Amino acid sequence: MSLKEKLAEKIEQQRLRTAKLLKEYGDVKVDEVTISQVVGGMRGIKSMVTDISYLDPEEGIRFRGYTIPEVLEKLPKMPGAEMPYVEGQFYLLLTGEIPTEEDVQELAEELKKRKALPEYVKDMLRAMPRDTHPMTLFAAGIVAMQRESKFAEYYEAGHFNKNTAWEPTLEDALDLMAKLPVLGAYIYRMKYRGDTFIPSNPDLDLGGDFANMMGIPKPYDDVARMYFILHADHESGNVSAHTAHLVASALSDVYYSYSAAMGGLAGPLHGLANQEVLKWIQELMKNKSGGKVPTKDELKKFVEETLASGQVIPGYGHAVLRKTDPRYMAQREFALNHLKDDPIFAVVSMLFEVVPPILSSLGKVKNPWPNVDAQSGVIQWHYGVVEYDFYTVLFGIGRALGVLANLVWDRALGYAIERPKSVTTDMLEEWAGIHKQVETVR
Ligand code: CMX
Repeated sequence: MSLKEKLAEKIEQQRLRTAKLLKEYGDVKVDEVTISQVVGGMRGIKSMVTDISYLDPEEGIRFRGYTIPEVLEKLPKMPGAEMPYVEGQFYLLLTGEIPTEEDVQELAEELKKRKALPEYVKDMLRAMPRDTHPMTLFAAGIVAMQRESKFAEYYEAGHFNKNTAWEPTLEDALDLMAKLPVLGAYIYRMKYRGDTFIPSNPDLDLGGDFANMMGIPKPYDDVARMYFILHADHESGNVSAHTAHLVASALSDVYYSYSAAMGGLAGPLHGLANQEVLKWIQELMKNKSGGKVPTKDELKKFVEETLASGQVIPGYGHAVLRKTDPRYMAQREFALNHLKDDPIFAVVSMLFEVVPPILSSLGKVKNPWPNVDAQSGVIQWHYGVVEYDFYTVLFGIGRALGVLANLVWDRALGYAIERPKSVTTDMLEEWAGIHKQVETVR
């Protein structure tokens, strides 16, 4: 059965479940909302649906019900590879099923047919100043390709129909997923490798071809596979995934939605944290420990100085997680095998011991443990990707796996346009009883 046939079957079943919930149980309460949630970034309010991934505060992410160790173990791998095919993760997120080797090959072939980057995208990127941040180039490249959107064409032709709208969305999702690694590698080679490009190799899988286009030998193909798989999704509520979902809810296509999401991913509190971690560690090694691995005391002092200057410790803390991020642990395991003697990895490991007790002692940090970003930069650096402002682009390629799968399902289930209600400060004070207290004092 093809991917599209499989999806059609699953969408049919899922539509019945959603319709029943809405029709028969639409009034059932799922949450209550407090003032601190309204003012504080809607933290924890249950107000979105996704079956692609679920983030448990204690356990971490589950992709379609599978933990990270399960995903890395169960997805098919090519002979000799340490990490599974990225295409397998995309198949899993789209369908909810662990693919067979044949399913993966079919999807890989489909993506290969779609990966050519339009020439006008290259021309546009080349016309932009070279000191433009790579995330700006990446987002611009994505939105520029909007003219390719099959959904936009279908809508424009007056074909919109709730039952079929997912089909051109799937086409867009496959097109964009195929092109993102090529776009990322193009930006990298244009900006940091003196305009020298390595053509895509049609015989390679997505991760292998990305390493090839970046010009980095093995085991970087496995690094790419691991990186993209681990960053694929983190539930719908994170800034990048939520942005894409929100924009798509206006019936905007995948290109508009995903380029908007990249603006959110580029923020220091979200995807930019991976570049901040490395910058921060290198500043420490350069200015505080004479280029060497610092002692534990030097490290503690640096952490305290960072906090005293009002900055956060990059790579630590999380809005939902309350334990060490399993994405951190998976990368740490890889680093323990491959980067044992890397001095920056030594600092990353030491931070794992030093930072949590210091953050806990502040009494306000809800999660003192490392997140995915605390570990990912050092691995890239080790394999020669030393331009750390590029790391968020890598995150953006991986995050597309989950977000694009979500957008296909959003369209399939006909989710409504998002429109939460805002209130005024006066109203909050009224509900808090503050106005009455003031009147009593008068
Ligand atoms: N260092 C110092 N202080 C921190 C902190 C950290 N790493 N993490 C949280 N805090 C502080 C917050 O700034 C907040 O302080 P104020 O009350 O003075 O404003 C307090 O602890 C409570 O915050 P929280 O509820 O624990 O965390 P939030 O949900 O508000 O924020 C996050 C989550 C990730 C933005 C925050 O932990 C942070 O800034 N971490 C560092 C940046 C980072 O690593 N981001 C990447 C996250 C992963 C991702 O999305 O990609």
